[in-house]
Amino acid sequence: QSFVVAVVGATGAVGREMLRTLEQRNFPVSRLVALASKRSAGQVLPYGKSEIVVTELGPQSFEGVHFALFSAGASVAREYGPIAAKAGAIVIDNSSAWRMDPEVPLVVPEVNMAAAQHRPKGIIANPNCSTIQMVVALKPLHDAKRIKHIVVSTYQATSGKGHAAVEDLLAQARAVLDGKPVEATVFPGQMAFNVMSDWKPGDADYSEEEWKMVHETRKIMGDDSIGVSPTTVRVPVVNGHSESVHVQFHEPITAEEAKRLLRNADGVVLADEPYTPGKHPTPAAASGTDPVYVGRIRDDVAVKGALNLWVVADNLRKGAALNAVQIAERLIKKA
Ligand code: A2P
Ligand code: 11C
Repeated sequence: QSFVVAVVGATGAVGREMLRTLEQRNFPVSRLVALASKRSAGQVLPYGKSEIVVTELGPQSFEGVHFALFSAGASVAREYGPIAAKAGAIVIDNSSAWRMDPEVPLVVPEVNMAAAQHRPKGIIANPNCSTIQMVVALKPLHDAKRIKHIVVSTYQATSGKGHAAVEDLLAQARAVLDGKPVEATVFPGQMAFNVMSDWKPGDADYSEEEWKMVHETRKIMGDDSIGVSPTTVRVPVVNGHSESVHVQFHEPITAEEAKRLLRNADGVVLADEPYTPGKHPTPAAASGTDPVYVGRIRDDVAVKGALNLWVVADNLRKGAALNAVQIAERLIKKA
C-alpha cells in the first residue's frame, strides 16, 4: 500500500528535511504534494533523484491526501490543520499550535506512540526539537527510577530558527572575519561568535522555548509531577542541538546503571567511553544523522543518586522531520 503525502512548508528548513527523510527512508509515497506560500509557487525542490514543483497552499490542497506533514508555523497550522483533517488526512504538525490541546496527542514514537491512536481532531502534534531529544534520552531512565527533577541548559543551533536564520549566521560570520559591520536580519543582534537567548519572552521571565520544555516534557512522559528547570540558549552552530541535563530521581541511580539502560534504548546511541576530550557527541557530527546521542554520563558530585548527561541530536531530523515521519511510519505498521 502507498500513500498520498502532503508537506506543508516544503520550502522551509524542516520542510526540505521532510522531503529528504521521506525519500531516504523509502516511505511508501504514491503522490507527493509540496505546499508553501504563494511566494514559492512554481519553485522546484529536489526529491530524491527527481524534483517536485511547489504549489500554493489553499483549502483544496488536501483532497485525497492520507498524511499531511505541516511545518509552516503556528498560524498556518491553526488555519489549515483542521481543513486537512476534515479532508481525511492524518495531520502531523511540527508547530506549537496544537501541542498543548488536550484533544491532540503530542508524540515521540520512542516514548508514547500509543497516544497517537487517540486523535479526536485528526491532528497529532510533533514536539519542539529541544524537548524531543531530551525525552528520548530520559524515558528509559524515567521508566526505571522515576524522574523527580530535570535541570536542563540547551545549546541550540541556528537552523532551529529556520532557513533564514542560518543565512544570517553565515553572513554575520563572514562580516566579522572581514572586519565589516555585522548586520542582524533574523537574530536580535550579533549571533556569529556569540551566544544569546533569542526566543520570545514568556511568563515569569522564562522564554517561550523554556516553557515548551516544561509543559511538553510532562505531557509526553505522561507525568505532571516532573519538575523541569530550563535555560535555553542559542549558539553559533549551523545545525544540531546540544543539552546539558542534570536529573534527580525518586530512586537513586548510578552512571553505570544509566549506561546499561541507555545502551540498547530505542533511538539512542550511547557514547559511553570515559570522558575523553573531543570524543563526546557534538552537533557537527550528529548533523545529518538520525539518533539521539547521549554521552558524558556522570554521577552527580553534589546530589547523591542523581546524574549529569550530555545529549545531542540533529534538530531538523529527530527534532522535527524524522520524528514526524516516524509517527507516520508507525501508524502505517499498525494499520
Ligand atoms: P515560503 O517559502 O513560501 O515562505 P522556515 O521555518 O525555514 O522559515 O520555513 C517556513 C515554511 O513555511 C516555508 O516553506 C514557508 O513557505 C511556509 N509558509 C510560511 N507562511 C506560509 C503561508 N501563509 N502559507 C503557506 N506556507 C507558508
Ligand atoms: C528553536 N526549538 O530552536 C526552536 C524552534 O516550537 O517548534 C522550534 C519552535 C517550535 O528556535
